[in-house]
Amino acid sequence: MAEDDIILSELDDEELVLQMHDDLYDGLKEEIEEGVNILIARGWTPYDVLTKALVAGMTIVGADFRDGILFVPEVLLAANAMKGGMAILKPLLAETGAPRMGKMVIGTVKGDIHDIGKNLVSMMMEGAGFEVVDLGINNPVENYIEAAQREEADIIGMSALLTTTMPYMKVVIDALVEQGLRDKYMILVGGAPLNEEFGRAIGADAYCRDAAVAVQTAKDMIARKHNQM
Ligand code: B1M
Repeated sequence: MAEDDIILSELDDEELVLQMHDDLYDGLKEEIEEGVNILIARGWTPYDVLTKALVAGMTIVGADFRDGILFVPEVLLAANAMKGGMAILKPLLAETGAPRMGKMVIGTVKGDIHDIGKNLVSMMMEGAGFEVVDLGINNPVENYIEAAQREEADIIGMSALLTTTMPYMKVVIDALVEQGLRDKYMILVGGAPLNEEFGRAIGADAYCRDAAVAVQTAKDMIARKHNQM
């Protein structure tokens, strides 16, 4: 070990979180995994680790990607490091023992391969007691419809991170309408370039700004559905 190597476990919480932002930026998966384990061992909630260490770090990566300081290979490494941390948090977030709330089929739309946000939504939904069927990335309309019917889902979730792929959400909703299936499912949409107005315009039930909002919105909708029955 070099003399100036940083020993993560010797940093206080604030220093460690800042170091994790740097490590995420540098795509250091093992260091991120170690940092996540240290924070959990110090009594941090999985949700706080996720939002304050990982998501906040990824926001910095996003800004520098936008500004042309980071490029695709570096961002892929950062995403890989983030996934390493998320894999540790996933079972912890799901451990809440919450009662089964309902079932959601979720995927990133056709033409789009961004999946970190979607994975986060899946994890948080599972943690809140929803059963989640994750369709992965680059999903054409038939994937959503087939899976929703096969799984008897309550909710269809769609994610898009590109302004060029977000209109595809309307293609999926229009197909559901054409096939007389629209009212069978609650449709939630999310992703950085979307907003509420877009959600309304394409005929979704709700736009979800982040994973926590997705969970709350899904819970509210399921409760309303049960009250109507
Ligand atoms: Co991409 N990328 N990317 N990228 N990438 C963005 C989205 C971009 C904004 C970067 C930038 O320029 N600032 C930009 C889009 C610009 C635009 O459309 N206006 C962009 C671009 C241009 C591209 C490429 C075209 C680059 C290229 O090749 N020249 C290319 C496209 C490939 C494709 O999809 N066809 C590309 C590729 C990539 C990587 C492969 C390198 C990598 C993805 C790795 C992966 O996902 N496995 C990548 C990444 C990592 C990003 C940024 C940096 C980070 C995205 C992310 O993971 N954020 C991103 C910049 C940014 O968003 N700031 C960028 C963290 C995540 C937790 O947030 O996904 O927003 P987010 O999810 C949130 C909410 O949005 C919401 O909840 C989540 C958690 O709170 N949410 C939902 C998301 N989905 C939901 C679904 C729901 C509910 C809520 O359903 C119910």
